[in-house]
Amino acid sequence: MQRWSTVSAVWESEQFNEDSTGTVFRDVIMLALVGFVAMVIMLLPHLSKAKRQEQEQMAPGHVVVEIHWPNEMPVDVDLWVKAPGDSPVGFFNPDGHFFNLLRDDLGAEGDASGQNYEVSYSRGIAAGDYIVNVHMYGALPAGMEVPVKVVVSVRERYDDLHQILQTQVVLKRHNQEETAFRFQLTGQGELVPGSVTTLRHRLVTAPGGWKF
Ligand SMILES: [Ca+2]
Repeated sequence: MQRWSTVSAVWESEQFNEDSTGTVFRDVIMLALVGFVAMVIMLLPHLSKAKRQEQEQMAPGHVVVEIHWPNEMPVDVDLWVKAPGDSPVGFFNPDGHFFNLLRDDLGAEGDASGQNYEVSYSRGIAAGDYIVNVHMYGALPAGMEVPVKVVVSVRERYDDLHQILQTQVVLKRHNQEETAFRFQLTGQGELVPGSVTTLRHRLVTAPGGWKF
């Protein structure tokens, strides 16, 4: 009897050790698994942010200048922009060093979108003086006045595009060129305080400037 109980005790002891080892092993595996999952969850936002930053760096449009005029007005308004140290960019010089004019909207001709809209995008942000002009290129029906909305937006590094300036310029005659904005940006895309003016600086029609 004593012999059986000794054997039984040894067997139970071995079984306990095996169970105990198995439990510890499972616990270690579970902890490692939970740790790994937690690590992946913590890394996900960083991976996503890194990918977004990469896309933002590659995307054009660090400085974006747009003009809109009423869709029902079949007139040809032009956007002209000038970045620091660059030549004016508009319909007959659409590719500058910093800016590119995406589209010359003629007002009515060949306009699939139905919108009267022009936009120029920059690649990178040059620090210094910017000029934004609007020009009444085409003929203007007698008595017509064209309100042109001008919007300037900036995408700082890793940031979303945000509007920094907006105004309206009214064009009343053929070949009228107006300066909507002159302003300065830092290399990080910040508007320099006190730098915004509407002091006229012709980009298209000035003597010695660009002519058509
Ligand atoms: Ca145009």
